[in-house]
Amino acid sequence: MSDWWKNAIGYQIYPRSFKDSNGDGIGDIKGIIEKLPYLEWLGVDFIWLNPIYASPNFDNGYDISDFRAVQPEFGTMADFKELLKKAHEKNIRIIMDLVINHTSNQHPWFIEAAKSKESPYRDYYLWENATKEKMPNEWQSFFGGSTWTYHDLTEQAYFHVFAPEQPDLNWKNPQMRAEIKEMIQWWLDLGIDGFRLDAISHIQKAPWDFPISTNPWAPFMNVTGIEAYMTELKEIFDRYPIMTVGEASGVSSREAVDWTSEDGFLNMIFELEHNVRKGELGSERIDPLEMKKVLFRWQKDLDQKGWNALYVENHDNPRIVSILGDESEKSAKAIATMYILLKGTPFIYQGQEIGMTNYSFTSINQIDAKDTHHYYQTLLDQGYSSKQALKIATDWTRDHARTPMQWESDSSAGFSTGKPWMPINPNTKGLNVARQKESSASVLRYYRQLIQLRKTNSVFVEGSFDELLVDSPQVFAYLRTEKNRQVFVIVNMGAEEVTVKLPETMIAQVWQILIRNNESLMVKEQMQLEPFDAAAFETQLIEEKYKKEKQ
Ligand code: ISL
Ligand code: CA
Repeated sequence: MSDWWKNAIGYQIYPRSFKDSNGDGIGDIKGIIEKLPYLEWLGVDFIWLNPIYASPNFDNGYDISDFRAVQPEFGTMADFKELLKKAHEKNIRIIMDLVINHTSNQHPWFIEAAKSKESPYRDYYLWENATKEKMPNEWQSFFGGSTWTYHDLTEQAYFHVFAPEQPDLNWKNPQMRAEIKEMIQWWLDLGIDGFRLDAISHIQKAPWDFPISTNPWAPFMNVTGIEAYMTELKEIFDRYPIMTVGEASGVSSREAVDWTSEDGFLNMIFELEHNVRKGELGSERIDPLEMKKVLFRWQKDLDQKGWNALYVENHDNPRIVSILGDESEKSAKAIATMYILLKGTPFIYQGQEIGMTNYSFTSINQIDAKDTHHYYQTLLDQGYSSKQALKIATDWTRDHARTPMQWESDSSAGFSTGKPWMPINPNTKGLNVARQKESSASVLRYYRQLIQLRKTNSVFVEGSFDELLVDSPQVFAYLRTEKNRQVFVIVNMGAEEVTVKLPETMIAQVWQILIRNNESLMVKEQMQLEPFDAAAFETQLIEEKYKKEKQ
């Protein structure tokens, strides 16, 4: 089936922090191979691997110096091939990160390009006349500071939407595109099962004199002209039975139809809108209502027209139970119920399935992420004390997601026999895979049950989406309907008790419980929900009624 990914559940692995097999403190490919039986037990269908390519590690693999080589600290190409083979034996597919908006400044193309204006590689990147004092324009990069870096030798500046160590490729250059496309085919011919396309909505840039008004990043967010490049990529992807998911910030839910419909550029995209932060600087949280509005708008705008990629965590964001839940097991289960049963392909980020929490950073030296260091310095420059700056800069740092995976209860978390590259969360003592595997009431077992449920019930793939209790600021409720079958999902995402009234038509139905995190939950006209209560129920609709509802 060419659209196997519709019925699949993905598991995201950040290799550095997953499992270290040789005691150097860094997770690696052999470590992933060791844990394949665990992933099989959990029931996931594919793995998305964060970059494992050769990289000077300025941005942990998102700065690639050789697209066709494996980062030595992760292993060898032979290790990768073994991983692919062993995963396939377990019916687990592997999709790779594809970072083609930029390369490392240590990539041979950039090294050559920087040698002179006449270099055949010069035009692979974006260079403009500039002086040390005056950059070509005022645009700001995602990681802080100008998007331009002045280059003394050739007296021009080059462009980067991320760090200066990550120069952007010039997509206008057909030769550059041809080399990228060859590289993509090379990986596909190796037998991988697809790609997650990094920062793909940024590959096209507006003219350099584009005036910035409100959104500082507008000149490189889904800019007109990107369609041509995406179409070229699609032509390759279409030749293989793979899945593609784009990280497409700035693509609206309406525009996402062009990206993810049957003849769209990709199979699905990650939106970056739903992480709506609210609260005081330094202790921000996700606002449940705002998040609900975004997620449900994407459900509606893509229903029957496109396909969603569903996620609540990844390697760039804090742990969801710390910013939306209350770090309890119950809240972890509530969040899982809320998003895994939506329409789309769900992704689970390593550790999310046991409810891993944020880390309390006590020093900026524990931080690896360059953007956090930059932010910390900016705050100090603005006059914040180092204590305040640390609190604010680490509140939402991506490093919360990068502390090692908690396999066991010992102080190394069963991650490594050496000194881990990132601190281990001390709560591994009680919060770990080994312990949760043994307990039938654990978050892990709940995730496993949800995964089974989703995979054995076509209503979750095919069923339409209808929102309920629209006005509730904290209750996420929806129906998934397929022919004569209907599922009702209800989750109280608040720390307060609440009573909701369900439509009469629903009360007349007989509902069977599919999953719940509180044994007393039943469908009733007045449903009383305790904090983080979550459940899904199923009913059979008689044909007549179904037809009437659809009219
Ligand atoms: O759009 C953005 C902010 O609103 C950016 O977030 C951007 O799309 C996103 O940060 C890109 O992230 C990805 O590319 C980065 C890398 O550091 C991240 O880890 C990766 O997920 C550069 O390759
Ligand atoms: Ca290692």
